[in-house]
Amino acid sequence: MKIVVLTGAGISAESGVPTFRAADGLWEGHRVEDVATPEGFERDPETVQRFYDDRRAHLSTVAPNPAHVALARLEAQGDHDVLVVTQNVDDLHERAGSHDVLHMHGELLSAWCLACDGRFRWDGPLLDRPACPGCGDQGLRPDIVWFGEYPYELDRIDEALQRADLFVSIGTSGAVYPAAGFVRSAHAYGARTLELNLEPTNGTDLFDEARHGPAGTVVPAWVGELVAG
Ligand code: BJW
Repeated sequence: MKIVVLTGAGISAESGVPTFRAADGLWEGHRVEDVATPEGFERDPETVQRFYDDRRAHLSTVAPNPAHVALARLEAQGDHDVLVVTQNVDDLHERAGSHDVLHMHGELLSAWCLACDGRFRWDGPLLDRPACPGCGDQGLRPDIVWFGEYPYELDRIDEALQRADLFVSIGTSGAVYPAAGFVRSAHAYGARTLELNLEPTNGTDLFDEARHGPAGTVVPAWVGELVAG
C-alpha cells in the first residue's frame, strides 16, 4: 500500500517540543508576524534569530518518542511504501530512523544564504552573523518557510498524494495551508483518509476515520495493526 503521512507539531509534543497553538505553545510571548514572516525578519532580525537559535539549541535536549519510532518501523518493515511529509522543523523523524521524509516548512538544522542562495547544514547559532560557508557573506537566515513564503516539495507531495492509497494526518491542527488542504486532495485522488490527533480538529469531518489520543499511543497502535496485516 502507498501511504502518505502528514505530521505536525503534535507528534513531537511528547518529546518535549512545544506545539504552536496550545495555550502554552510556541507563539506565546511572540506575535506570529514578528517571528514567522519575512517582514518580521527584516524589521528585527535579532529577535527572529534568537527565537530560532533557542529552538535549534533545544533540539539536542529532546529525543524521538514512540510515535516517531513507530513510523520508522512501518517504513523499515518494507510491506508498504511510506512517505512522511512533515510540517515540523525538528529532526526527530530522521533520528527515529525514517528515511523518506520531506520537510515542507524547512529545517532548524539548515541555514539559507540570502546572498548566494546556498543551503547548508547548521547546528550552531546564527545571531552572531557567521560567514556563509559558500560565499563568505554574513547573510544567513533560518531555512524555515514563513507565512507568505512557498513551502518546499509541493510538486513531489502532490504526486505522492495522487498515487496514495492511504493519507494519514498526525498531530496537526489543520490551521495552516497548503498542508491543511492535503486531506481534500487525497480524498479527491481516491485515497482513504485517517486522522490521528490528541483531540478532534476543525477538519476532523473531512477524514474517513479519526482516532483521538496522544500520538505516542495511537500511532504505535495503528502501525501495529498494519504490520500485523
Ligand atoms: C497532539 C498532541 C499529542 C498536541 N499527540 N496530537 C488558504 C486560506 C487562508 C490562508 C492561506 C491559504 N493558503 C495559504 C494561506 C496563507 C498561510 C496560511 O495558511 N495562513 C493560515 C493562518 C490561514 N500559508 C502560508 O503562508 C504558506 N505559504 C503559502 O501558502 O504559499 C503560497 C501558496 C499558495 C497556494 C499553494 C501553495 C502555496 C506558508 C506556511 C508556513 C507555515 N510556517 C509555520 C512556521 C514555521 C516556522 C516555525 O516553525 O517557527 O509552520 S506556521 C506553524 O504552523 C508551523 C507549523 O508547521 C504549522 C502547522 O502547525 P501544526 O503543526 O498543525 O501545529 P499546531 O500547534 O497548530 O497543532 C498541533 C496539533 O497537535 C493540535 O491539533 C493538537 O491537538 C495536537 N496535539 N499534542 C497528538 N501528544
